[in-house]
Amino acid sequence: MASRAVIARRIFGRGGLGVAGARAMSTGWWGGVEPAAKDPILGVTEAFLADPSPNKVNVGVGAYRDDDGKPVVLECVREAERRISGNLNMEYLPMGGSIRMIEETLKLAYGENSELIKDKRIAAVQALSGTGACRLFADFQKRFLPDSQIYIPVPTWSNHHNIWRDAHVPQRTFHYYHPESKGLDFAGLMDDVKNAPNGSFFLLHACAHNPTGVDPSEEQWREISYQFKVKNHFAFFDMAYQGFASGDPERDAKAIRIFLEDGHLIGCAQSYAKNMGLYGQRVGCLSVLCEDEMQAVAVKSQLQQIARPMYSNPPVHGALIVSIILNDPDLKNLWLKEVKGMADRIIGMRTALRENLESLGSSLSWEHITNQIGMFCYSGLTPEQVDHLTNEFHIYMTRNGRISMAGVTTGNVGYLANAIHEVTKSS
Ligand code: PGU
Repeated sequence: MASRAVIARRIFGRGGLGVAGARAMSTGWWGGVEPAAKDPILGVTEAFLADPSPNKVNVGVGAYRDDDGKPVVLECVREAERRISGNLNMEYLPMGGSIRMIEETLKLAYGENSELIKDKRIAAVQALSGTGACRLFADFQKRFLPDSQIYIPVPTWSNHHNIWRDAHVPQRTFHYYHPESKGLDFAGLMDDVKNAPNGSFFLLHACAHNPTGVDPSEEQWREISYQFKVKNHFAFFDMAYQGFASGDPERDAKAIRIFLEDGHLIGCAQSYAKNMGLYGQRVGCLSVLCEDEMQAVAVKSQLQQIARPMYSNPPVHGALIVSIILNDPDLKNLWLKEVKGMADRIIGMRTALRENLESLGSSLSWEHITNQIGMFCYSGLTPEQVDHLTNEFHIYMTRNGRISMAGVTTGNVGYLANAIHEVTKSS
């Protein structure tokens, strides 16, 4: 048998590996690599898939299912695909993505007749869904304001922390959720906004806050916006669930519109994962509202330059689906109807889950299930209770007690309620 040194010489020539190479070889190249921690959300899906139980229920990931528990391709998407079929040009999109898709996407956030769009004050690029939009912004923030920080709500979507961490932007937190009332900690939030240094960056969920399902009221948004103005803070809106809060994308843009009315220069991440069911197509948009067109041109060019060495340009297929739907009034109407249908089914399941728990005689209050909005119910279950649900009942959810209501169906709601009752009745 040839020795490791001989093999190394064969592969790397007479000089062998050199000192660094020899060290790497002695431990294997990746000997120092430890397995990464499981993702708190996507890891739940992995565990669910590995469970052979016929009774298993997945209310972990925020992905919509129909009442049979099946993933959904919207009718408007199927029609757009029919139109694409055979005609698809698979050439590269420009670095900034599909102009037609972006135009329509901006209208959803900034308003159909927005002066800001007409005045070309918005720097916008197609992004790899909502995650990619957040990451692009975080990298842009670091590059041009390297000393800035980001204030993130407690709690938030777990990946927000990873995104700003990997962009090397220091993170601070602000109060958001009140565990006793299971509602908004408005006083705590406003204090944190007031106490942050002037000109701080804040990450805000535009609607249907993940994981809590708790949004500020319109009046509270107005107060937040006012205080941001006083403090000259920057609001970055993550809008991953437009349409899922109220069933109407226009109404769900209210927080953003209030900030625009007040003259803020905002940033916004938009995603079509949930509201068009385009999860795996990775289609979204990052926009940064600028002072004028010249500034917007400069900002857009820099966003493109950040994208270029990472993925060069974004994928074409999902962008084409979105452009076809939003540029055709009939298909757009069909989409709006389908978004409402998804939101309504979730609302129905909130009522069903609460009623089931109450009819089992649970002495706990489950009012928050129907008070909260959007895809998730922040149930108040402890990590231990969640483990109990998973181990005994094969029910999978994130350990923070978040239930994806999108995975609850007429068929499993009784089973879910019964299991929740079993693990909470002694508490
Ligand atoms: N922002 C928020 C607030 C989200 O909840 C999600 C998705 C995203 C952005 C990113 O979505 P994109 O698919 O990149 O558009 N959260 C889901 C999906 C699973 C995950 O963690 O990515 C969730 O279950 O929380």
